[in-house]
Amino acid sequence: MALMYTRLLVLITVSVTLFGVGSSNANYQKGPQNWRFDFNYTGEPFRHPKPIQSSRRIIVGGSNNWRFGFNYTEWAMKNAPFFFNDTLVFKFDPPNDTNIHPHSVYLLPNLWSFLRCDLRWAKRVANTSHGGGEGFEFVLNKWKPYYFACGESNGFHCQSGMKFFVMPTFRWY
Ligand SMILES: *[C@@H]1O[C@H](CO)[C@@H](O)[C@H](O)[C@H]1NC(C)=O
Ligand SMILES: *[C@@H]1O[C@H](CO)[C@@H](O)[C@H](O)[C@H]1NC(C)=O
Ligand SMILES: *[C@@H]1O[C@H](CO)[C@@H](O)[C@H](O)[C@H]1NC(C)=O
Ligand SMILES: *[C@@H]1O[C@H](CO)[C@@H](O)[C@H](O)[C@H]1NC(C)=O
Ligand SMILES: *[C@@H]1O[C@H](CO)[C@@H](O)[C@H](O)[C@H]1NC(C)=O
Ligand SMILES: [Cu+2]
Repeated sequence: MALMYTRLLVLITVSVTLFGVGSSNANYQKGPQNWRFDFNYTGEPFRHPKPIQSSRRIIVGGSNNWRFGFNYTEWAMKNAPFFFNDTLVFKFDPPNDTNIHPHSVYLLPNLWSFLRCDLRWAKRVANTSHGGGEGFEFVLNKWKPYYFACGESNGFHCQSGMKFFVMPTFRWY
């Protein structure tokens, strides 16, 4: 007797569940006009999958290039996300008689060094001459955070805004 009750209960539960799904489906399909209205069937999401986009070449700072007095942390936040194999291009003039405060590019080992602009364990990836011409190119080819900073004036440039970090991500398509 108890077993029969259990079976009946299960049966009812299953029916209710099926009915529930059925009715919610019905509701779902009640408003295809709305759905059609909201979604543009000729738009992006409904096209064939796009081929993998070729890696981008991104000028750090945009038209500001790599210079003193610009906040690169803000720039990086506005330009995120960055992807695997994106190339960052640092453009800065090599030193000469008039350009007496040139720049450089260092990689800091961790967030702590980054926050403090502590260059003690930093690795120089570009010296003051490497940013001329087409600029110094750095490819984001590892899945790790990259902490960039200018290493000039003993951390003063870094503290004044010449630093940013990026974490390259995978593309979804
Ligand atoms: C649908 O998307 C295409 C391409 O994105 C656009 O040219 C067209 O104007 C859109 N149509 C409507 C009705 O939004
Ligand atoms: C990045 O580039 C390397 C070398 O060109 C290639 O082997 C790798 O598949 C690329 N990775 C992605 C995620 O595009
Ligand atoms: C020195 O560098 C500045 C830019 O910082 C550039 O405008 C100028 O032409 C350079 N002078 C020489 C002699 O190369
Ligand atoms: C920068 O490095 C290059 C070699 O990659 C070297 O020839 C040049 O003298 C260096 N410049 C400075 C200012 O250290
Ligand atoms: C740069 O911008 C970030 C984010 O808005 C801010 O936290 C930071 O203090 C700014 N740096 C400087 C040197 O102004
Ligand atoms: Cu600098």
